Amino acid sequence: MAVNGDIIDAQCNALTGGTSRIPAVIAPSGYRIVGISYCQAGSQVCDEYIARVEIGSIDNATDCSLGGYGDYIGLSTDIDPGETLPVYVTNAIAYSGDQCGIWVDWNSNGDFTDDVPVTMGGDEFVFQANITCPADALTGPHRMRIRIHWTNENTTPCENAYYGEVEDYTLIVNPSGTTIVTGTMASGESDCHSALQTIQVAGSGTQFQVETGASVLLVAGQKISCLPGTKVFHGGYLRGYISPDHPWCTQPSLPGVVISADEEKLALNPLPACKIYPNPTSGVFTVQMNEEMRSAPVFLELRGLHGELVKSMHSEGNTHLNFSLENRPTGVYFLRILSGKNASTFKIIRSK
Ligand SMILES: [Ca+2]
Ligand SMILES: [Ca+2]
Repeated sequence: MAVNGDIIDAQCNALTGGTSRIPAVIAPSGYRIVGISYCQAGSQVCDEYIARVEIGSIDNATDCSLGGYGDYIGLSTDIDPGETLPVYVTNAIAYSGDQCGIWVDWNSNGDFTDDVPVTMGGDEFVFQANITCPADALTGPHRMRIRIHWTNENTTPCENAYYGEVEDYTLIVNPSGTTIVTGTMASGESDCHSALQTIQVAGSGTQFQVETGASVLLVAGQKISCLPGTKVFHGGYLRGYISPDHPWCTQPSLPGVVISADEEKLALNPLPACKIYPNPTSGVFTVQMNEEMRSAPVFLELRGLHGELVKSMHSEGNTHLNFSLENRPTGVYFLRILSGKNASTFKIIRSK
């Protein structure tokens, strides 16, 4: 299942949104990033409107937006799980009975209906609320919607009010200090875990297994510890890197390095030489299988700099395999090849 932020490059035969629909083009070229779209909101008349929003590092003074909707999702402030931030919303032209609503999509599922409600205070001149980040909020950016409207108009985060204005912002949830990763990742599943300081994988009698065809990315500020109980099956993928400033799954900032804490435990040896050409490539490149790779099942995974999967292949008996980066940006990619008990990662450069 693709989730928000994933990159997909696949044909789409049908969509279900209430009723099933068949798209006109089922296999458009290129790739797309899975995103979320929020319900439309605005107003018909700017009388009372949002003149200023203050929360964390955001201090945004504005006029009334066209259509009563102001898109300020490029403005963001950080918040830690469990932290409370005060927010102040200044009403430009205050009428008795004006109201303000604030919603945050803490679970980033595209709606504001299943999230902790924000209790408003203050008065019609300056509305005030304390926004508390749930302890289990997803790490990364979240949509915050603010609405000022007149008495008894629509108090929902969606649709148009007659009087008022709506503005959207972004709250970025920092990861907690330590993240403990356990459980089993089955084939076809992928996940990302992040922590401000430390990620601990398995240990203390627990297990973390990455089965063949599963994929896990770890991003920590200081340290990643793969303890006894960590097991990566052949064809499974466990990758991690240290990112001191932005240790988040959604916003990695540093190039990745392939980790395996204990090569002996994983029982993987470097792959005997195989040819990959051309490299750098302007699009298509070829993997020429060595003798061993022609006689055993081989798993190949091509990933981008931040671990996003570009293409995975399974080969048995092939002498050559072609990969295409033609619709991809220029830059660095990583090709992981697993053959029997051997594994190696190759850096591929996509040039112009
Ligand atoms: Ca405004
Ligand atoms: Ca939600």
